[in-house]
Amino acid sequence: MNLSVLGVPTDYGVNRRGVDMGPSAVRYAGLVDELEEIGVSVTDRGDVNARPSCPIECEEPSLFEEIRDVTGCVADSVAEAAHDSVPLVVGGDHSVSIGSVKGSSRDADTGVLWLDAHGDFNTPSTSPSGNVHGMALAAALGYGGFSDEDWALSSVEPSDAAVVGARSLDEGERENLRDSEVSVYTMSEIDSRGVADVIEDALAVIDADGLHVSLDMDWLSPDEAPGVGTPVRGGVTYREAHLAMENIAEHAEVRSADLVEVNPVLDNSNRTAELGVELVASLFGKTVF
Ligand SMILES: [Mn+2]
Repeated sequence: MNLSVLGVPTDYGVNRRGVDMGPSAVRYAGLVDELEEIGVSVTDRGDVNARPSCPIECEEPSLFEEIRDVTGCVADSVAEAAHDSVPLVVGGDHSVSIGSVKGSSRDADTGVLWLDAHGDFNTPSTSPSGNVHGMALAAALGYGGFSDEDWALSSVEPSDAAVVGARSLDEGERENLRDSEVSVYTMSEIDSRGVADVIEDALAVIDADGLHVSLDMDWLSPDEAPGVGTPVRGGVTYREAHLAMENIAEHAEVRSADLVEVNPVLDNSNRTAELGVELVASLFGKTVF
């Protein structure tokens, strides 16, 4: 298997700086070596060109124009890389995934599995913060004004998208999700039914040839993954996360993936990046035995 790493060092979609250093932290945590050890052939294509990040004192929430430009580049890079490899987009804040979903679905029938503490289904009119990382899935599916020609549409059907592990949804976002055909599996469902069952259900509702897996590190409990911008208590555990990745690897045709929201400034000795690397390895076939 060939895998292409694409770093996207942006923090345009959030109001806490530092997540633009995510790609460096993940590379430093041994991403390429870890994958090559399990027989994956890796090409690190470097970083997708991003303009300088917002100044430290910047209080403005999201920079829509910059995000539109960067995600356009990400979409092109992902679509190109997908011709002969599996693209792995390393963020950056979750808004980068607007580009990876679009790129991954450009020439193929793609579904989306969104592993996240949040729904990322706000629109500019429902978002309490104005941060685009909380609108990324809605934007990727063309909701809330993200469907005009400047943003371009992804070809993913909302019914082929599932959010798994949600435990923090804003009021308007909840309505947006209810009005959409996106499937939502909350953390409570994982608690009561087990992560394997929930992943199995999510994969079953996604009726597409290939799967894009978008892993936001805030999907995990902050005890495991402290280096994220918007931590929420009570996420999946270390073991649940690995089991989920192994199940996805076994039962889905993973066409592309994201590893996002690693913020080394908020991290504890790079452990969130290291865990992200471990989970990516599980997603691409690493097993205990
Ligand atoms: Mn997210």
